[in-house]
Amino acid sequence: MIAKTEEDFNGLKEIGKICGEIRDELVQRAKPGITTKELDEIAEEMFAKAGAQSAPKGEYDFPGYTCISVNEEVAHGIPGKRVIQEGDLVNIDVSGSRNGYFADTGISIVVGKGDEILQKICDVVKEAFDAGLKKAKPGSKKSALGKAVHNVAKQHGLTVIKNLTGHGVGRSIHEAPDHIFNYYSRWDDEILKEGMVIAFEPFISTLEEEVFQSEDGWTFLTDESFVAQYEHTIILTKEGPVITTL
Ligand code: M1C
Ligand code: CO
Ligand code: CO
Repeated sequence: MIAKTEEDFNGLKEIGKICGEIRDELVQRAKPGITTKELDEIAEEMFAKAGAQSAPKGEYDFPGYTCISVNEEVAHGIPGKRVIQEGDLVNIDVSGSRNGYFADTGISIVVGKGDEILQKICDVVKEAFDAGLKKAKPGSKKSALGKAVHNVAKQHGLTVIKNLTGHGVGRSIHEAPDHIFNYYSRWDDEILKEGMVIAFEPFISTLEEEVFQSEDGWTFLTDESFVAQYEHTIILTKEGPVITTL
């Protein structure tokens, strides 16, 4: 969407804050021994208390309130019986709506003490996000974000996932602009506009550049790589980006 009115900004900030708080709570509670379903139940309760709806459930009939992806699961992981272990790479992605406004945020974390490479990709994906954020302004090319993300990855001897992208958000969970790539595409000549609302979500990978879909119809998987994501909802303004999901 293009946010124009104060009502738009307030509505977006309100659901952004709710999703950010749920994300932070699940990060705190993601400790060895808890199942991904138990984490999801915390989110269910927090959405209800806030008078908000889960976007995956409400918009896609996803079998969970949040997407929780562990290790080989990269995105859209279904909360279930899987028990979180010390050293796991866990991605928590929280998206929801309230009063017709949407927000989307996610983070990858290492539970307790894990392999060094896991913390590295979690750190690099934040660096990539920050590099892209500098390009997130009205008048810039949308492709500048992906270019910045890919450059940061390469600087660290890493790469990006090319078949997962960021997207527009605001009045629905996924809307125009359809794709914010994690690499530079010369065909992408779209110019970012004042008030545009985007979910910017770089994915950094140790090796592979594509994920594949699991037989469950939801989960995106990787075989031989480790992948980290970091996502916020951002309103682009000439005064600078407004991150609704901090
Ligand atoms: C690149 C994996 C796709 N919040 C989720 C997302 C995932 N993006 O947009 O960040 C969508 C959740 C709906 C199932
Ligand atoms: Co998300
Ligand atoms: Co998203």
